[in-house]
Amino acid sequence: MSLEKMKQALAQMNIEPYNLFAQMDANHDGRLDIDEIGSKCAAFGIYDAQWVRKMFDADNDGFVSREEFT
Ligand SMILES: [Ca+2]
Ligand SMILES: [Ca+2]
Repeated sequence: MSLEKMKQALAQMNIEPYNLFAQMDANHDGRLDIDEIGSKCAAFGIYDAQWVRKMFDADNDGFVSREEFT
């Protein structure tokens, strides 16, 4: 699945990336770590959290910021 397809799938489910980000950011530090990504991805049936993290993590710092996600 590509990033664009994932965004389309989210749009079809009526999920705003901004809202999804807020749900995923369990410790509210404004970025998603691998554990936060992993727990939410499992709910979507995606078990390769590192793959998802790499897909969104444009600056490759190991975290997905709100800017990178939306
Ligand atoms: Ca976080
Ligand atoms: Ca990043």
